[in-house]
Amino acid sequence: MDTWTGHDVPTLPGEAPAPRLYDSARREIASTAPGSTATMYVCGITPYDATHLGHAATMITFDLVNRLWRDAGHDVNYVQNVTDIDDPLLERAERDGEDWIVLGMRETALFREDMEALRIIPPAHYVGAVESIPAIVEHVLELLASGAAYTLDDGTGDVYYSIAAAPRFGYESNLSRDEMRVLSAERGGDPDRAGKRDPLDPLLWRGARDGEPAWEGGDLGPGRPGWHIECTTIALGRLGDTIDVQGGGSDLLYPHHECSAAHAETLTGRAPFAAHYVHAGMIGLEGEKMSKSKGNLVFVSRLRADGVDPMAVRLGLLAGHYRSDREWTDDVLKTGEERLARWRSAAAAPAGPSGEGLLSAVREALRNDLDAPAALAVVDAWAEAALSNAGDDDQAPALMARTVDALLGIRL
Ligand code: 5CA
Ligand code: ZN
Repeated sequence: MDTWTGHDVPTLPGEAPAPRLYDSARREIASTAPGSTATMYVCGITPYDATHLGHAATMITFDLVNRLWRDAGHDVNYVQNVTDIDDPLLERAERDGEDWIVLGMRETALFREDMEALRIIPPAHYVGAVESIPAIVEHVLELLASGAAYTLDDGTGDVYYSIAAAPRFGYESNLSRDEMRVLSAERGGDPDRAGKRDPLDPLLWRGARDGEPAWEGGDLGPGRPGWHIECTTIALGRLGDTIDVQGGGSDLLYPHHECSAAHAETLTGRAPFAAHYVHAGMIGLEGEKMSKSKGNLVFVSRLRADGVDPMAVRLGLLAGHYRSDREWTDDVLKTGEERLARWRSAAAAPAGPSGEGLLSAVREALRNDLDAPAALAVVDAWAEAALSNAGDDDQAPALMARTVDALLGIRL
C-alpha cells in the first residue's frame, strides 16, 4: 500500500542518546537500545471512518519516538498497518449501503492526508491486511502444524490459536484471567464460543460465510484473517523476529498486542517479541473515549476544513503526556493556537537565550519517556524571554525553530 509523503526533518547539532520509554510489560521506564536501525511497529487504523483526534494523538506519540531515534543517529524502520478487512468495516459498509472496499480506500486516503498535514514522518512500510493474506495463511498453517492452533470441529473452518502454546501469556498486559476474559469479550474476542480449548484463545482464520468476502486459504479453506495475526505477520515480514517497539493506543494492550506478541513468539521461538511495549493514553470527548463505535468524534479533516492550523492541533495534543488519558476540548485547541502564535513570534525575534541550552533541555525532556509537556514548557520559557528581549544569542531563534521542527514536528 502507498504510504504518505514526508517532509524534510532538520538535523540538529550535538549528540543525543536514545529515549527511555515506559514498557507496559515490565511496568517501568527503561532505555531503548536499538541497533543501527531501530525497528517499530504501530497499529494503524481500521478505515471505516475518518481520522479522529485519538488516532492523531497515538500517531504523534510514535512520531516522537521516530524523531528521537533519528536524532540519536539511528535509521528507523517503521511499519504501520491498515486493517482493511475486519468486521467493523463490513458492518459500516452494510449500514451505509456502500462497498466495503470503496469505504476503506476513501478513509485510508483521508488518513494519509491528515498524517501529512500533522507532519507525521511516514512509515517505511504501510501495509494492508488484504495484501498480506498469503503470508498470514502461511503463518496460520505453521501454527496448525506445530500444534499451537486448532480448527473448530463445528464445520465453520474457523481456526484458533491455543494460548497454552504461550507459556508466559499475560506477561505484556499483566492482567488476571478474569480481567482478560472481560476485555476479550469487549474488544472483538469470543470467550463464550463453544468448542474452544480455552475461552481466551483468539481467532486466527475465519472460514468463509455467506455474504462475507473470503480469500483462498490453501489448506485452511477459504476465509479471512483474524485481527491479531494480521499485525504479527506484517511486523515479522518487514521487521524481523524481534523489534524495538510495538506500539498503539492503550485500548490495544489486551487482547490485541498480547495475542500478536504471543503469535510471534510461537512462530519464531524468540521472546520477547518487542523490547518495549508502548501504549498511548486515550483521547476522550465529554468524558468518554473517542471512538468510531460511540460516534463522539472530532475529525482532523473537519478541523482542517474549518481552517485550523494542523500545527495547533499537534501542539494541543502534545500539551498532555502521551500516557495520560485526556480530554479534547475547545480550550485545548485554543491553547495550542496561542502557543503556536507565540512560538512563531519568538522565532522571528532578533535574539534570545542560548539556543544550545534550549536544544539540550528539550532533548532531555523528551528522552524521559516523551515528556512533551515539559518540552513545551522549556520552549515557552525561552519564547517568553526572547519576546521580552532577554538573551543575546542571535543564532538562537533559528535553532529554536529547527529544534521544534525536528523533535516535536512543529513547523513554525
Ligand atoms: N486497526 C486496529 C489496530 S491493528 C485499530 O485499532 N484501528 S483503530 O482505527 O481503531 O485505531 C487506530 C489507532 O488509534 C490504534 O493504535 C488505536 O489504539 C488508536 N486509538 C483509537 N482510538 C483512540 C483514542 N480515543 N485515543 C487514542 N488512541 C486511539
Ligand atoms: Zn494491530
